[in-house]
Amino acid sequence: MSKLKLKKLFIGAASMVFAAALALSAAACTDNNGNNGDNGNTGNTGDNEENSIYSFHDEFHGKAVDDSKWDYQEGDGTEYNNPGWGNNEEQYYRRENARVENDCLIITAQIEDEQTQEELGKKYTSSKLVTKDIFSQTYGRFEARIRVTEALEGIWPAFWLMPEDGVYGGWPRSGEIDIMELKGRLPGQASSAAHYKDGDANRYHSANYYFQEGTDITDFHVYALDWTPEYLAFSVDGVVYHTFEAEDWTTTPSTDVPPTETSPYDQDFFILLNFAIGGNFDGGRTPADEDMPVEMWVDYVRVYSLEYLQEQGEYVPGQQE
Ligand SMILES: [Ca+2]
Repeated sequence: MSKLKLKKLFIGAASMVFAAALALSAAACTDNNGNNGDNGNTGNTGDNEENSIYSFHDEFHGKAVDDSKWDYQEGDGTEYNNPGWGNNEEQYYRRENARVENDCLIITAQIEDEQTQEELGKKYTSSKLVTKDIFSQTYGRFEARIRVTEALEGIWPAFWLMPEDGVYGGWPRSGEIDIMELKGRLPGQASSAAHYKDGDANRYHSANYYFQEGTDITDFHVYALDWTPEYLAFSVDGVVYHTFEAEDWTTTPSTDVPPTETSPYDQDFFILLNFAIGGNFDGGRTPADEDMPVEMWVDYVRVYSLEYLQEQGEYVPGQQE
């Protein structure tokens, strides 16, 4: 079911080194309340890949982005036949805008000097990381702990999934699953969506999550998807706020691949993390120049298989979320 191409990198003594690194750095990646979100349950960090409870994860313990886990999509989308990344976005993605620090992946969205703006054809630079051709999976739980440093108007951080092979045809026939999208203008909410094709129509199923008073997108929150053959269940901090049932989705392939009862969400999808500026998601708004730069912090990305969820009793076939 899962297509794990990730190299088994960490063995034996290596996990001890990582455990030591964790002890030194765990305090760094905290929110404003000093809560690292682990709730004291740090028994198995999964760093020993031989015994990992994860099918994929990155805790960002190191000093650089792990190239064995992440690739980049660079540019303004033109190289992918998708100028403005399909949404009139105003950033140019470069790998140098991503770094690992404070036990987090940090993506910086910033304004470039005039010469760079001219060279790149864009005012802003940022970064987009993907696991395409490295890791993809069908079903399971995908979760990430994320914050932004400031809720600036026009910022658009995203944690989402796209089909590895697109067997049912081009977007959105093979689906797209947005686990988390944030609008800086609306710091008290987050949203999720699943895109698909129904006949000639591009459709999506989406919902908003509203944070409790006293917290917002500048604090760390865990954004997750539980994906099974029966439903997509989106949650924030463990609270499911958006469920999409298989009987309500469909797809209309442009290929010879026959759809099933659960297509298009019955194929391997890969992970994307990116920090966009402007674009159609929030009406072309952009941040005030004097407020830039702004950062997206990702404490971890963790993926569990459906089999693992079933073993844990967190997925029971035939029993809806
Ligand atoms: Ca971390």
